[in-house]
Amino acid sequence: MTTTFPPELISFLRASSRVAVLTGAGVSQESGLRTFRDAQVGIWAQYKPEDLATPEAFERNPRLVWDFYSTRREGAGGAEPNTGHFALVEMEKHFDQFTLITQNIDGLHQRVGSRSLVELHGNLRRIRCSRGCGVIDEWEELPEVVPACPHCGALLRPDVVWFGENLPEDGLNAAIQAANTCQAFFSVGTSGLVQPAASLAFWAKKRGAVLVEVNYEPTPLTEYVDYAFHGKSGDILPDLVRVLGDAK
Ligand code: BJW
Ligand code: ZN
Repeated sequence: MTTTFPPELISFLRASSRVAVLTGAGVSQESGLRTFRDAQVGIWAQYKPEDLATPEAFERNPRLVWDFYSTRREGAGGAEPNTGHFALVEMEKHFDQFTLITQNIDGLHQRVGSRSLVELHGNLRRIRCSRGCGVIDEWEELPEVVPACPHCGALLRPDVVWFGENLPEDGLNAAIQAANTCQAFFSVGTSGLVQPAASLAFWAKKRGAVLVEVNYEPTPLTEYVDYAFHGKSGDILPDLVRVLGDAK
């Protein structure tokens, strides 16, 4: 079933030049990667975030955390981008200033060629020194044993943002700037529960942006958006790009 878009939304988008899109795990669900909070199938339905996604968890049991991310890295490496990822590449071409802000660490937006991309929660491909001495690297193969930093000897860790940690300053500033200046803000495939990413839509709205949600199910953001489309992003985003591209 194709998505029906209100004509006034399409006219507004055609007249807009500044658009920001925030994506979350739902965008990669159709690539076979797990979301976090979906009942039964979400990662946090199986594991506790405090056992795997905090700096304290890594201190307590580095091997467990390392293995968890190595497995996810393999999963992401073997996954194929889906129609939602490709539609976002097309969408970028419609607007002079387009910022794709992702919470995902799977690298799929990069792989399809999204250009104006801000990674808020890091990337599975990178590793960095857990003591913060500045060492950061990309390794093709990960060892089974948690490796030591070649510079200071502390353990290396995945370059991702865990609970209680600050987001990369440059990325967060770029995301806030895009939210504060866009004419339309899209929230796609995210439950909108994790801060500060979840606040971006509200900052955009405060500055007058039109809010659009594309998500499989309603979220806490739904009641605040101007337009909500509930279904798979891999169906809805290609429909939107098709309609945007139709003759005016
Ligand atoms: C589909 C679909 C399909 C499915 N199509 N849709 C202010 C207030 C309250 C708390 C805090 C606050 N500020 C900070 C906090 C604490 C914390 C936080 O937000 N906690 C809340 C959970 C309460 N935030 C932090 O700690 C952040 N740091 C920070 O703020 O630093 C400053 C600070 C420090 C100390 C104290 C206070 C402030 C860091 C957050 C880092 C999040 N890290 C993770 C793990 C990253 C590495 C990894 O991947 O393992 O990031 S957690 C996890 O959640 C991951 C995700 O990026 C993130 C968001 O999840 P997402 O993408 O929304 O996934 P889901 O599963 O939740 O939703 C998917 C949606 O898709 C669902 O709705 C589905 O329906 C939908 N869907 N299939 C379309 N085909
Ligand atoms: Zn180091």
